[in-house]
Amino acid sequence: MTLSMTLTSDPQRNKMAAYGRYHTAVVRGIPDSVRYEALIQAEQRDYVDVEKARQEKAVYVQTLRDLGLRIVELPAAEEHPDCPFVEDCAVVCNGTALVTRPGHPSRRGEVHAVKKVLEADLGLEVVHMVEDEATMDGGDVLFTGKEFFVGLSNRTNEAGARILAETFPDYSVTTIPVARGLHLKCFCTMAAPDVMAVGEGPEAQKAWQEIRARGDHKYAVLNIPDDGAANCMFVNGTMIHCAADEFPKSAKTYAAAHLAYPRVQVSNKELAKVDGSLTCCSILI
Ligand code: CIR
Repeated sequence: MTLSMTLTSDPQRNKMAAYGRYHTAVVRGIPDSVRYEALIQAEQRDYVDVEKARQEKAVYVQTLRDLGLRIVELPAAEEHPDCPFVEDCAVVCNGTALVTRPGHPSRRGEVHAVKKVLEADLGLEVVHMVEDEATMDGGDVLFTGKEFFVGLSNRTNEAGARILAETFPDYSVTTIPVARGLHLKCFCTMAAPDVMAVGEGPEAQKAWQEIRARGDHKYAVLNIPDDGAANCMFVNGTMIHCAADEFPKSAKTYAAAHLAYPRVQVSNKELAKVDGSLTCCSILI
């Protein structure tokens, strides 16, 4: 577990940045069932050490708290082994939450507790994706602050993207094919305002070319050697990215980019064994 901070902040620039301002994070506990029953892409399971996963998660949550976020933690649900990956259950933007219909049937039951907390406890306007054909995992939804990109993957389809566009009519929605890998954000996320972190693998680079060609706005790119490490977060002026013990080359790339923001490294080795990434463990509001 690594938690380190590099002070390269430029307060002036941080003040100007409107993207990535949040006050609350919804997270969920890790059930024991994650070890044997969580969905995996790999053919062979690398078993999660649940205690270590909980320790890494505690650092992640504390990092968000240190960045000024109130943490709302839902209890783990043993019957939902993938429940820590709350990002997939809702897309929140400007006070509205679209509660998704996750692409894998085993995950659909997760959304009820998430919906309840967003609506009843946090007072968001909730739209629930109930249409039978529509599917969406929040991991496929990349919001840049200016527009949405939606990965069309095994988990998210056109009908889901259409409902997202109807729910957030102020922003354009561009679909991006994701033929390999779980979600769009497995290899492409916002590292900072107007800066995308993109993996150097072929699927990630293909997605980036599509984003560049078909998006409404222009973004700088930060090419990250490991696709998995291109999943990072930008929260209240700080970048949260992979730890050097997990992705040494990629951690160096983030450091060498000299983006004018403080950076925090957070390890995510255990949940990565079941395809969990940094973004997927919280819903930021
Ligand atoms: C799944 O396959 O659904 C989970 N094991 C991992 C979900 C990760 N979600 C995300 O990155 N947004």
